[in-house]
Amino acid sequence: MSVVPPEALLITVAPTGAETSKAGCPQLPTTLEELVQTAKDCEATGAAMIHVHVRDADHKPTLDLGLLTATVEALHESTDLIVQLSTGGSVHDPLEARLKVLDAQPDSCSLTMGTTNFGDDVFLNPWPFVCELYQLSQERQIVPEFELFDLGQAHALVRLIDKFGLPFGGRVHCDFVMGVPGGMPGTADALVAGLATLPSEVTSWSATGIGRTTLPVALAALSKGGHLRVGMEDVLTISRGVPVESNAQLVERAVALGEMVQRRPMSTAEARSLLQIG
Ligand code: KMH
Ligand code: ZN
Repeated sequence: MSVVPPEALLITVAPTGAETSKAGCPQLPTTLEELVQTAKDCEATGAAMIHVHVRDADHKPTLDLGLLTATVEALHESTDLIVQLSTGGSVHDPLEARLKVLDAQPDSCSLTMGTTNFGDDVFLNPWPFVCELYQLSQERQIVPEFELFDLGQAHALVRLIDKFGLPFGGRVHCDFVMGVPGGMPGTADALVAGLATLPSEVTSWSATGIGRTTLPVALAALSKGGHLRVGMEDVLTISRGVPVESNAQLVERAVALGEMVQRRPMSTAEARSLLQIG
C-alpha cells in the first residue's frame, strides 16, 4: 500500500443498520422513501457508497428478497451511489437467508470475516459460511467489502484470498468496524495492528468506530490514509448527549474532517473505478 494518502476520500454511509429501533430514534431511515431521500442527501453531501439494511412495514430488520431487490433498484434509479447490501443482517438472521441477499444483485455486499461476540449476542460467521458467501460473490460478480470486527478477521482474509483468489473485479476493499462490545477496541493502536495484519492484496480500506469511538477511529483512519464509513448504523449522537439529526449530518462531518487533511470527497465515478464496480 502507498504511504501517500490518496487525495480523495471515499465516504460510505451506513444509514440504518439492524440494531436501532424506529420508536427509539424516529429520524432513522426505515422506509424505502426515507432511505431514498437519505441516499440522495448523503450523495449530495459527499458520500459515494451506501451500506444498506432494510426494514419491514413494522420498521423491523428483514432480509425479504422482494424488498431488497426493490431497494437496490430504487437507489440505482435515484442516485449514482454504489449500493452495498448487508449480508450481516441482524444477529437473528439465519445464514441461508444471508446468502440469498446476493439474489438482489447489489453492486457490492458486506462480508464479515469471522464470528464476533456482539454485545450480549453473537454475530455468527463460521468459516464455511464465509467461504460460501465469498465464492457466491465471485460467481455472481458482486464486489465484496470485507468487514473486520477483530484482528483475527484481518488474518482470516489472508487465508481466504490464498484459498479462493481475488474478489470479482480484482480489488480488495476492507472496512474495520471497531468498538463493538466483543470486537476489537476503537483505538488508533488497534487500527495500526489491524493494518499490519492485512494481506498484501488489499487495495483500499475504510474504518468506522461504533458509538463514542466514532471520532477517535475516524481521526486514526485519516492519519493512516484510510477511507471513512459513517452513519446512524454506527453512531446516534453527534456530540456528547446530542442526537444525530440525519445521516447527511454525519457525512458532512466526514467531509469536514477530510478537508482538514486535504482530502476531498471521492466522487461516485472515482469510487466505482477504485473498487472496479461498473
Ligand atoms: N448487524 C450486525 C449484526 C454487516 O452489515 O455486514 C452485522 C452488520 C454487519 O451490520
Ligand atoms: Zn451493517
